Amino acid sequence: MSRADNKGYRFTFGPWNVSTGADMFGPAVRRELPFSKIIRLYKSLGYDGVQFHDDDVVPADWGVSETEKGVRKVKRILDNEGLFVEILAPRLWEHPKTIDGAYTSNSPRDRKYAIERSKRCVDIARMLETRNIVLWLAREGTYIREAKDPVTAVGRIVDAINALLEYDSEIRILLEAKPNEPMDQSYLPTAAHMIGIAYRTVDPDRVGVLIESAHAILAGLDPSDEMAYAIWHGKLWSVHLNDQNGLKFDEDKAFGSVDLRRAFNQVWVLERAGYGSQGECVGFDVKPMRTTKQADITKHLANSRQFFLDLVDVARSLDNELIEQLRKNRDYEELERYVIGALMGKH
Ligand code: GLO
Ligand code: MG
Repeated sequence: MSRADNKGYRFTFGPWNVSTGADMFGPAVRRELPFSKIIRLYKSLGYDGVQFHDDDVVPADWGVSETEKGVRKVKRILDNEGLFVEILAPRLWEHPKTIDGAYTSNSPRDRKYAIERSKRCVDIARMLETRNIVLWLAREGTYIREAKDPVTAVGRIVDAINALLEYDSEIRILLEAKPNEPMDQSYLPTAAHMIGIAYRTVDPDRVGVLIESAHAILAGLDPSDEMAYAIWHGKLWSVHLNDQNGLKFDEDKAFGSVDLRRAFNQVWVLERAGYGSQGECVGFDVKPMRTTKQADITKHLANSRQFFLDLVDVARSLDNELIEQLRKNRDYEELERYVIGALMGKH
């Protein structure tokens, strides 16, 4: 599939999006596909690039030379497939040393582990020729508010970001906010919180955000407004499009599958901003349903991309002069009819 099929966008997902269906209450219901098989699915699904955690590439406990060898092997596989790496994220939420958080842990030894592991993630990213490091701060929060000092915690997150910026002068940090889960509450629950601290780092131009639709919804916000806010700051460097049915666990549903109008508004804001013109990718972070059969393990990815492209068509079909006129006349009833009509394929 060519760039034209993708309407000028570049699409990415991470291997964890091809999942076995295991959840909090039940085991896997599908076979795990090996990395070598998952990688071969990308192009045929119309995807251009890969999102990785550090340990999706090589195990986290490998030494330097083993790591280099392992990364080179993965790079060769990617090159053969014609795939690039969009982002690399240190998985700072599974290791025993990150039980109490990574950068905000109360244990100095564990905080050190988190920084060292993140630096190693930077090294892997550079070998894979990406400058984009994503920090989803999974456990930087608490189960009870008294557990940590919240002021100190914010400072520690800034210190960690600074340590990475200073470690490598080329990399960029993309902060991915999520208000809860796995923690009860996180310290930086929204993209706006992230952007606030970005300006207090040693190199604000190299700190931006990745916005996930479901995470904004879980914070009670409209993802398109979160995206617009980041765009205004010049800091929307990636997205994790998906959908979410109300305030519950993080569902990672297929993009547009819950609220088509809300999905449309995300696409429309990206379109109007020329998102992608600086190399930004349209990433998805979506899970198949547990009921999905083995043979259909990538349908949610194909669907999410297709829904996005169909919404791009809707956005491009709109009569902007008419919209401006309706805004000027404060005729939002008519504007609503026009937009809903477009979503229903009526004009
Ligand atoms: C979980 C997050 C997670 C991140 C990924 C990359 O809720 O969305 O999937 O996006 O680990 O940082
Ligand atoms: Mg995500």
